[in-house]
Amino acid sequence: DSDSVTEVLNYTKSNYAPPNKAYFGAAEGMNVVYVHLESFQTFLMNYELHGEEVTPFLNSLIGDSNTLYFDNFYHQTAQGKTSDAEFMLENSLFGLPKGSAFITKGKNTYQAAPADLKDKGYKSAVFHGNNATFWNRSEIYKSFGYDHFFDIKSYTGLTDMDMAEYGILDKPFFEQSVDLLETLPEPFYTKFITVAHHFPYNINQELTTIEKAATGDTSVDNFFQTARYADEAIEQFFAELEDSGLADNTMIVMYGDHYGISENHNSAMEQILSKEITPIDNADLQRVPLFIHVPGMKGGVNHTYGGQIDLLPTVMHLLGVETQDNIYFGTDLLSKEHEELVTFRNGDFVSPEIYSIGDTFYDRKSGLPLAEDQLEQAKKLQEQGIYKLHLSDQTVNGDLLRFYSPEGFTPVNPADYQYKEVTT
Ligand code: GP9
Ligand code: MN
Repeated sequence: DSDSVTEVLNYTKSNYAPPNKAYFGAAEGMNVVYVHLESFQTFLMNYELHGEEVTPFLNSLIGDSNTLYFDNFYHQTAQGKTSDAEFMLENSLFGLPKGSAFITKGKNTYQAAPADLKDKGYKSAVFHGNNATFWNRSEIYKSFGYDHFFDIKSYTGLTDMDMAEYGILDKPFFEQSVDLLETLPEPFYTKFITVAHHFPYNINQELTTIEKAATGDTSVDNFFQTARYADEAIEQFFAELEDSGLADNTMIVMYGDHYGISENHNSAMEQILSKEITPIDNADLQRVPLFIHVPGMKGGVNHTYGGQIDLLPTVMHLLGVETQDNIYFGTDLLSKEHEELVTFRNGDFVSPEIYSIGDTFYDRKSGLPLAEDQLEQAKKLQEQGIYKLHLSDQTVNGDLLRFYSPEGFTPVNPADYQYKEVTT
């Protein structure tokens, strides 16, 4: 009810971090293109296998003059995997502790980015080479206010060679997607969900340009081939955006959705990383790459600790959109007041000094459990994170956004949206 909304609003208002003037509006009026980097982990960036870079194109964007790259950015997904990542990105709300909010909360009221940007003249679309119903996307995207959803039915002339386990391989996918993208009016807010680099990372060997790894663990060994393929597909996508003339006026945000290699593969990963994997390393293996490319913006490598919950306020502020009235559980990564505390869905957290993993608090630098006299600060951070998760869950489980609408926001009526098959 409205009392619970008040508690949530009190929290989000006090947690709010104002935009950084140097970046606010850097992408004002521009198109937005999100690239969902399926199963990409930060350890892949600049990693060399057999003396070769695995992801040369993405690596070339690290240090690019118009690209921010975040090397301490963590996924915060749970059982909802891809859908949890999308849920956080569109709403700055946490996914649920169990199951997938996409499936169980598809009919909730949301104030998601596609809806919020409508008043600013944006049309929105998702491109994904799988069936529309996977993760209940075709329902929840309506509640988010997505104008278009181009799923596998919008793509033509596909052969077996074009298909991965979860849909169209990234190269044919991006190739046809750009034609579909060109049918949209500008400015647009869009998301492209890749699938080639998905567990168990099988790919036709004729399509590969790097040898497998040789740990003896099949999914770890395959991982690098599909990552290379995805990297090439993204390079091709950038070139196509350039050719279409859209690139100069488009902000491109690329994020890893969740880990691709679970802890069960740590012995193979120790061979890959040539080191023993400590609890700290395990937590850091939950880092996923985040790139924000904006024509004309000052780029660089940013070491801020942050997570997927923080991306939406960051993007909104780059677009020059104020967010103090939004119910967001994350804060702008570029804000001077962004707090470097990343809480995972299970209540564990990482921060520049302290990591909390299971029942133990660790000193990040030494990797040792914290001494008794340092526990107070750790417990404070833990409680802060747990309170935040609790309020986010309360918002989602109670469908509380029904009772609140930020100033100037036009509520979404899901019945207004129908996703038709569109072919070019
Ligand atoms: C399929 C896809 C995969 O449509 O996005 O989701 P995941 O298995 O990674 O959660
Ligand atoms: Mn995924």
